Amino acid sequence: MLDKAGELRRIREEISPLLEIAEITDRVSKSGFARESRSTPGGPALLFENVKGHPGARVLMNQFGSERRMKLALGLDPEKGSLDAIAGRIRALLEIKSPEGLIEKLKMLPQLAAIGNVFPKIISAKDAPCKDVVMRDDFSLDQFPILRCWPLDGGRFITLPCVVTRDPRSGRRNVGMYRMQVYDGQTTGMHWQRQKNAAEHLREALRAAAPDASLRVATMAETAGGTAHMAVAHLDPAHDRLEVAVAIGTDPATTFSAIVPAPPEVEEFLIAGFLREEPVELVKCETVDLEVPAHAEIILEGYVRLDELRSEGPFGDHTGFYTPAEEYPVFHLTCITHRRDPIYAATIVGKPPQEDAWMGKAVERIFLPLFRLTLPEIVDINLPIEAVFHNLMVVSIRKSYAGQARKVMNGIWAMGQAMFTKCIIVVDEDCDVQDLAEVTLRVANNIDPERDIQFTLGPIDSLDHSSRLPNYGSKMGIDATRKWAAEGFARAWPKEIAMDTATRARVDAIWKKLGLE
Ligand SMILES: Cc1cc2nc3c(=O)[nH]c(=O)nc-3n(C[C@H](O)[C@H](O)[C@H](O)COP(=O)(O)O)c2cc1C
Ligand SMILES: [Mn+2]
Repeated sequence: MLDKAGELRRIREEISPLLEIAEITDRVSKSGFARESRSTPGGPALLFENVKGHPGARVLMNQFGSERRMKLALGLDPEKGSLDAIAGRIRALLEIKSPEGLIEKLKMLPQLAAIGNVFPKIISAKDAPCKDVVMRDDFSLDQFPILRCWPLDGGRFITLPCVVTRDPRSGRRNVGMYRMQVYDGQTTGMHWQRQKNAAEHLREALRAAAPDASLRVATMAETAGGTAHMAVAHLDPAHDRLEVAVAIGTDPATTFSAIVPAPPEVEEFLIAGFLREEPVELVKCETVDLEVPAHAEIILEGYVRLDELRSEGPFGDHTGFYTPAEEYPVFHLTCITHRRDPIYAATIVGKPPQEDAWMGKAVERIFLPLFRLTLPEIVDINLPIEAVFHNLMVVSIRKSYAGQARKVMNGIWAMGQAMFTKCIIVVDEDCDVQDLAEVTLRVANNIDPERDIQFTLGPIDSLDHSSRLPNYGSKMGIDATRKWAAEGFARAWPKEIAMDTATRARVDAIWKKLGLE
C-alpha cells in the first residue's frame, strides 16, 4: 500500500541492522522537517531489501513517519482527510443516545453498523498468513534482522511490537507497545512500565498466585523494577507466569492502536476496528491461550515469569537521552510463527522529530474529544514535539469561573497517561495553542509567577531522568489565562492591541499599489 501511494523507498544497498539502518532512518525522518511547517513530511518509508547478515530478509522503517502516512494508516484520504475527522467520528459515537421514534432508530443504523465493525473476528489457523511457518522447536530470534539502534544501547531491541496479554481476573485483552531487548534467541526483556496495562496484568497474576496478602503488598511496593515482583521461593507452579504473545508487522491501524493510551476497559483491537472501519481478524496462538492479528508478519509466543526480573537497557530513548539499565520482567519464547518471507517492521526513537512524533500527534487529535468529556471547557491542546509529548501540554479553555485553569490542570493529571504531563500551560480560548509564538507571548506577559504557577507531586514517566526519585516527582501548571477580579486580581487587565477594521480595510484597498510584498 505504501508503495502504491508513492510513499516507499526501496534500499538495495547492503546495510547492517547494527546502527546503520538507524542512522539512515534518523536522517530520513528528520529530513524536510521545517520548523515553520509541522505538516512537512518526515521523509519516505524505507524498505531495506539487502540486510547484512540476513540474506532474503527485509526491514520496514518509518512507516508512520509523516502526517500523510499517518492518515493513510488510519484509512483517511491523505489529501483531503483530516485527523480531526476521526475525532468527529468519536464525538458522534459518544453522542449516541437511545433513539426515541422509529425514524430516529432508522437514522441510527449506519452508526450501529459502524460499531459492528469494531469487534474482532476469530479466523481459523489455516486462513491465517501469520501461520505460514510454525516453529515450536529449534527457533531463534537471530533469524530476524533485529536492530541495534544507538551506540550505547544494551543490545538489539524489538522496537515496534504489539504485546498482547490478558487480565487474569477480568479476562480482558490488552495490546501495548513495549520494547523488547534481545537477550538470546529465546529470551527478551519486556519493558512494560509500571503504570501500563500489561504491568497491571502481571500484578493481577501475582495477586492470584501469592497466598499472603501482606507479603504481596510489601513485595510490590519495594520492587525496583517496572512491575510487581515476588521474591518468594514457593510460587504455585500452576500460577507462576503470565502468558504473552507479540505481533510484529501488523496492519498500521492495529500497530497504532497499541500505542493509544486507552483506558484498560477498552481493548485495542476494538480501537483498530473502529479506525479501519473493518474488524481485525485474529487467530488463536499455538502454545498460549491468546489471540493475535492473523495477518501479522511475525508472532512470538511465550510467557513472563512472576518471580523473575533482569537488567534491561540502556536504550537511546525518545527523550533524546539514554534511559539507564533497570530491572524489568523477562519474556521466554515458546513458539515463533511467521509469514513466508516476513517483513520485519521496526522503528527507532531518539532526539525528536522521529517517526513517533507523528503517531503522538495523531493521538493528540484523536483524544481531544475524549478529554472534553471530562473537561468540556477545553478548546484545543498541543503537545509540542520538541518537548517529547508528556513533558509539556498547552491547553486553551473557555474560562467561565474563577480557578478554572487549575481545575483543568488537576483534571489532566487525573486522566490516564496524561498523568505523566510534567508541565501544563493553560491559556484563554482566543489563543491558538498550535502557534507557539502566540503561546510564548501569552505566558511571558500574563503570569505573575509566584501567583500563577502551581506545583504538585505524583507519578512520573519511567523515562524521566530529572525527577528526585524514579517514577515519582513534581509537576507544574502555569495559569496563563487572563486573571479576574474573582481571582483576587484588583488591577485592570489591559486590552490587546489590534488595528481598527476601517483602517485595515483602507490599507487593504491600496496594499497592492504600495508594492510592499
Ligand atoms: C515506538 C514506541 C515505543 C514504546 N515503548 C514503550 C516501552 O518500552 N515501554 C512502555 O511502557 N511504553 C512504551 N511506549 C508507550 C506505550 O506503547 C503506550 O503508553 C501505550 O498506551 C501502552 O499501552 P497500554 O495503555 O495498553 O499499557 C512506546 C510507544 C511507542 C510509540
Ligand atoms: Mn491498553
